[in-house]
Amino acid sequence: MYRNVSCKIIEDHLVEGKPEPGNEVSIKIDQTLTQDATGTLVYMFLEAIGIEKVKTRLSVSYVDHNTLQTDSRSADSHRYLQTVASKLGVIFSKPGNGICHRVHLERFARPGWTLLGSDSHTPTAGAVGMLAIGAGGIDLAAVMSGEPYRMKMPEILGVRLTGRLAPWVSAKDVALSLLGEIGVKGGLGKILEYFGEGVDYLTVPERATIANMGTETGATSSVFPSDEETYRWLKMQGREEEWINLPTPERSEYDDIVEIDLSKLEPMIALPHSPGNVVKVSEVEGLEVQQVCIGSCTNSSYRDLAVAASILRGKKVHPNVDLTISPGSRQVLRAIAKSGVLADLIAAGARILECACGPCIGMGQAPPAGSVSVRTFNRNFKGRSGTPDAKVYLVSPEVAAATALYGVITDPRRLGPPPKIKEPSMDMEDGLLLAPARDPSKVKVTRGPNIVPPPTFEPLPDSFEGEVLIKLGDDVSTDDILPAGADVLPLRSNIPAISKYVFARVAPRFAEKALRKGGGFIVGGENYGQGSSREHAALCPRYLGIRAVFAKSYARIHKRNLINFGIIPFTFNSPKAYELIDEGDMLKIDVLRERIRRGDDRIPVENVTSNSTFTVNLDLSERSREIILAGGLLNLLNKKYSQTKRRRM
Ligand code: MIC
Ligand code: SF4
Repeated sequence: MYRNVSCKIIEDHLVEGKPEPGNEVSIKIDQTLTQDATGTLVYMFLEAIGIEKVKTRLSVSYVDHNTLQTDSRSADSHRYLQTVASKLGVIFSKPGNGICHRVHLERFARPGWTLLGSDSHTPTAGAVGMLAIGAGGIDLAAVMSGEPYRMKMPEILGVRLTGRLAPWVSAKDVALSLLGEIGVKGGLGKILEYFGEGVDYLTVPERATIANMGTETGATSSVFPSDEETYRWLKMQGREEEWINLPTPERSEYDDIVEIDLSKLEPMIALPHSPGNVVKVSEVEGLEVQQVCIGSCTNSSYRDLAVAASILRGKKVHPNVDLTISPGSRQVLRAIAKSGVLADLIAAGARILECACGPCIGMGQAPPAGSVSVRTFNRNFKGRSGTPDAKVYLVSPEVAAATALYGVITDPRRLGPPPKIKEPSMDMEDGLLLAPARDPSKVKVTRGPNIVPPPTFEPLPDSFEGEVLIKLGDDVSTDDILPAGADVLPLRSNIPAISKYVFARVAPRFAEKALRKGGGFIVGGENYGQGSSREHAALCPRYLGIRAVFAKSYARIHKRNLINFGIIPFTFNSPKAYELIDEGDMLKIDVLRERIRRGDDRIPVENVTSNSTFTVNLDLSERSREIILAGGLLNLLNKKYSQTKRRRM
């Protein structure tokens, strides 16, 4: 018998290494998922490497982020993605089909399999007993070319769920409570594995809400067992033959355990500007609200929308509130249309948006200046909504709908007996999922003017000298490094153009300065690069000449993205070392190639300005060192695959 579900899946997919916490392991990846905002780069990388057909068992390319088409650029990306998917053997999910994580859960996620996705919320698929991990696009390109996925074996943190949720308390409150308990760094280097009798009472969509927000703790993944409920879900999706029994073993073992008694939970809320600022809703009740948004990959299931509709049925949204609804997928849209949920929402005054990420990524629906927006989403970083001074709160659909009704943050337990939601039978809605071409040679890949091949970089030089261009504090998010939103997202396929937005919200002249100075360094605090998987937050600084970041610690995916683009992620070995560097200081690092080749974990840096020397730590696996020396992963892959191609010729 296995120790726990996560280890079982890892052992079944192990290619190399001993799966003990901290060891380097590589695992085989069965499925991949890309979304449009990160996906165009993935496919451009694959084209650059010269891959003709992806090697995974199943790969899907979704369009869900960049669906606001204010000019031709986003549509250009969609056409490129559709044609390149068809050519390379990838299923294509057209714009409007739904949010990648929702659609993947419905149509493709499989117990016991592995999934790598170029989006940080990929672990949503862990709801069906799958090991699903978020990564940068170049890592995706590598596994789609046939490479195993290399990672440091995470610790497995068992999350024991006991009891049953009280009325008006739902899966989002579980996710928020856990975040409140372990914080936005509490999951770093860990897989969160759920077990205990409380799991039995949670449906797959509810498990998905919880698995989705595990990302906000910094966790590598979140995994549920595959049980009878998983079977019920797959059967409803017409995929019961894909079910396997993958229960929590009787004597399960974890590296550590946290406990959550579901019956004790109350409606929770994350305050601005971090998903980790969690308090009870009752503590902030009464605050006036101007906008309420229901949807996103966290809370856009049939149940989530039906709960909201039942609260609003026969009533009207408060006149000072704008309520938006984004269904997670067309399957959900069709079901709410059939059951009358949609009609209730319309009658109550909700604005119905497309099945896409929408307001979650600042693609439309930016709230009024200085306003309060209450959302069922998973992130509330400053400015992410598109309004720099808006205050975004994260809640369950129950709290969101109650708040929309009264115009102030409202604890739904005031509303009397809770609604009973009966899920209708779901009609499959696969019309916007396109199979790849039978004959790829007939497909012509369409490239509009906004599709610009990614830049190439030189190998690491032996020494470099440069200025500290910016010094930042703790928890800098990738939204700070490279914002999303309606003006920036359409440029995701055009690195020279999007690079102008690096740190645009924090230091508007950063890009111009970096180019003028011929590059330099970034200094950060704890958890540098938290949040999204967007590798643009590494690739664009690299394009501007950034060669190294000095930080107290890093978020997992971002550290990997930095390495993948040849930026060295140095770590301060004491809080004092951070204090000793200032913006504008000139730093110099010598004999770097040799030190990295040897695997030195302490590197001396000269501060030319203050005429002193300090030492930083460098924690890199052998593979990461190879990547940095080569000037980035693309250079390595190019070398490997162009050699195999030459041998074949
Ligand atoms: C996000 O929620 O921040 C995104 C947009 O989905 C990102 C990916 C991206 O930046 O394209 C993510 O979470 O990885
Ligand atoms: Fe889309 Fe928001 Fe989910 Fe990211 S977090 S995938 S932007 S819905």
